[in-house]
Amino acid sequence: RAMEKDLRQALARGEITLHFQPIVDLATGRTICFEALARWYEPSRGLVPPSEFIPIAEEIGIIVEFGNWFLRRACREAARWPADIRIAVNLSPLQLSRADFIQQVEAALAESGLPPERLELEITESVPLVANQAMREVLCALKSRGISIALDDFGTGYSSLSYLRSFPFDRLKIDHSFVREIPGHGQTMAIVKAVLDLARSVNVRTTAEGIEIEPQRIWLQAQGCSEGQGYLFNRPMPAEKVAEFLAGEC
Ligand code: G
Ligand code: G
Ligand code: MN
Ligand code: NA
Repeated sequence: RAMEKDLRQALARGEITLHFQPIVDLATGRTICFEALARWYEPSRGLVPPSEFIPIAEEIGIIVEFGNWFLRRACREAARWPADIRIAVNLSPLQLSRADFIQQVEAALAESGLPPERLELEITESVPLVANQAMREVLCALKSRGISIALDDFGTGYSSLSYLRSFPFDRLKIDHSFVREIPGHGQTMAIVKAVLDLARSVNVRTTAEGIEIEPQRIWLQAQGCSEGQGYLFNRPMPAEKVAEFLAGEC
């Protein structure tokens, strides 16, 4: 495929950038974190969404190179932000399974000077993490360094209670496909409420994704969801907009 060839050269050509979307404390309305989201501006195709090019990068074996670049770029950017603002970086499961993954994370922190407490890594549950002892050791090693771990896309994939028991997650991200059905869809709301109760009872924080309207924010906050993300608050923005955005919040 032509797109594969172009994707292999996209990093070197400077066509890949990161955008940053605010994650907001639902109680105070303040931004506490930004999620880094990859963007590919390909000259002839225009903007190719990550939902299209990340799976191709995984398939053709360049996701580890891309992922390490995202991690370094995100840490470098976040190091310039106020010290109470954190950065969340999406990981491909293929990055996590690499023997040198922890060294890559340490290198990104060391070269940027970002404290590990300001880095959160998002792991998608759309692939089975199984009862994988090696994976558990990697996550525990990251946590012991002060890095937090979020389970992304919760509710859409292999949502398993055993994950919550076996892995040291700090946060669940409730997928926007659930948030979209609030308010109105009783069954979905009952499930989300149960997930929020469960997370609270095991001391796991929660972020609802894809909040677009005020009634969603109000209901989620009332049910004890700690943070939110979505167009209601802000769209992902380029790096150079972040400082200005934070200044406007004070
Ligand atoms: O930017 P957008 O909202 O379209 O992102 C869609 C999905 O693409 C995200 O939920 C995430 O799973 C994936 N994605 C975006 N940026 C990255 C990234 O830097 N690394 C990985 N592995 N996936 C990403
Ligand atoms: O990591 P994850 O796959 O969850 O990435 C979040 C995705 O959701 C990104 O592609 C981001 O652009 C998208 N997104 C963020 N806020 C909203 C929103 O309010 N509505 C919708 N439909 N998508 C959103
Ligand atoms: Mn994510
Ligand atoms: Na998600």
